[in-house]
Amino acid sequence: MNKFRKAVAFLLALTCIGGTGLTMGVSAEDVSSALTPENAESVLSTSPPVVSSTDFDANEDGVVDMSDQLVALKHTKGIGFVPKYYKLDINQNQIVDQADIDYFGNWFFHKNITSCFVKRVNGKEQEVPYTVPSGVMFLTLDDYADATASRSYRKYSYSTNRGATYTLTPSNMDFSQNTASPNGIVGADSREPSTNLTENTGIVYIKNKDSSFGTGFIVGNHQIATAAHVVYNSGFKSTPTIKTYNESGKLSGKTLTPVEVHIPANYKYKDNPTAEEMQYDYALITVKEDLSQYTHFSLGNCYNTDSSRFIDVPLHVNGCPQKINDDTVDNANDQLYIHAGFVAINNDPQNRGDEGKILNYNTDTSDGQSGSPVYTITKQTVDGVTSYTYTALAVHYGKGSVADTGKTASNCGSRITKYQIQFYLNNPNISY
Ligand SMILES: [Ca+2]
Ligand SMILES: [Ca+2]
Repeated sequence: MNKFRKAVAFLLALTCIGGTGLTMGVSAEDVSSALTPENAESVLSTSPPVVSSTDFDANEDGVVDMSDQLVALKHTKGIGFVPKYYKLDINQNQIVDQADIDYFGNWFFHKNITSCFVKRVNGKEQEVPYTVPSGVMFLTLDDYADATASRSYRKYSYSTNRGATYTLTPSNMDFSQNTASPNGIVGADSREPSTNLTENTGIVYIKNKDSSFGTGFIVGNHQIATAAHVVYNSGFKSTPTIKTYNESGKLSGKTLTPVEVHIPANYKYKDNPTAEEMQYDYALITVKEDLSQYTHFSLGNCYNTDSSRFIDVPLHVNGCPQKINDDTVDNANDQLYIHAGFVAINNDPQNRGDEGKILNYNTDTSDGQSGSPVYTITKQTVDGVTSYTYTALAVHYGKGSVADTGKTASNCGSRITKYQIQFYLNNPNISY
C-alpha cells in the first residue's frame, strides 16, 4: 500500500468514525485511478482556486496532495493540529472547518465548485461572498488560536455523582520527518421562529431541576456542547433533562439520557465575567443515545478575528429563548428562534484586548439561548449539487458588557479554538 492509499484508507476510516457529520468528496475509486504525485501537480496547475500550490501544503512536504487533506481532517477532528492552520483554509473564508475538507477533495478532482456564506433572513437565504479576495492570504496573527498550552478539565458523572480532573494538550503535528518530495437585543428584536432548517435537529433543549434552562448543540455521536454556566454554578447542577428538536424547530418529543458533564477546571460561575473568565464558559455533556442521525455542527478554527476583514462573516445564533418579542412574551412550547447578525470587531473596547478569547456579534439573543451554537453556514455547490456546512465558531454566553448602550457589539460567547476541538472531538476521558 503506497502512502497515498494508506492516507486515504485512514481517511475513510475516520469518515466512518465521524458519522453523518462528515461528507467526503472523494471515493476509493477516484483515488486508485487518479492519485500519483505527478498527477497531483498537474491537477494543481490547471485547477482553481489559483493561489499557489504551497498555500495549501499543510504538511509542508513540498506537494499538495491527498495527504494534506488527511492532516486537515485530523485537525478538524482534534487528533493533531497543523501549525500553519491557515493553509487548511482551502475555500479562503478565514475559517478552517469541515467545508474545507469537502472543498479540497472536490477541487483536487477537478470538480466545478462555488462556495459562499449563507445568511438566513425571514426564512430565506442570502448568499454572502467571502471578503478575502482570491489569491490573497491576509493574515492577522492570532496568539489565542495558536495556543498549545495544557488546559485542565473537571468531569462529573450523573449516575455515580463522582468527579475527576484531567488535562488535555492541543499538540501540533510534527512534520519534521517529511522527506522532500514535491444577550441582548440589538435595536429591534429581529429574531424569528427557526423553522424548516436542517440544523435544528442538531440543537437541544437543556432543562435543569432548578428550572433554569439553556441550549446545546450536537458535535459528535454522543457529545453535546453547551455553556458551562448552563450546567454549573456553585457546583455541578443535578442531572438535566435534554430534549431534541425536529427540523420545524419544535421539540421532537425525544429525550436524551445524560451520562457525564465536563467543564474547564478554571471555570467559575460569575454574573459579569471578563473575557478572560468567559473563555472557560463551555461544557461537554455526553449522552447514552447514538446521535449519528442528527445534524452535527462542525467546530471552526477561525483566524483574522482582529481584522476588519472578518466583520462580514454572518453569524447565526439558534436556540430556545425564555421570552420573545423584546423579552415580553413567553416562548410557548420552547420553539427555536434564530437570527443572523455579523461578527463585531473593535466596537466593544471592553471586550476587545482579550486576545480573541471570546467572539462578539450583533446577533439578537436572550436568556435561555446560553450554550447555543454561534455558527456560520457555508454553501458549497459542486457540479450543480448544493450542500451546507454548519460551523460553530463560539458557544453563546449572553450579553456583552456594553449591551444596552453599544447597539453594535452586544452579544458574545467563548470562542472555539484547538482547545475546544480536542476537548469535544478527541477526548479520551469521556464515557457514555
Ligand atoms: Ca503536502
Ligand atoms: Ca475555510
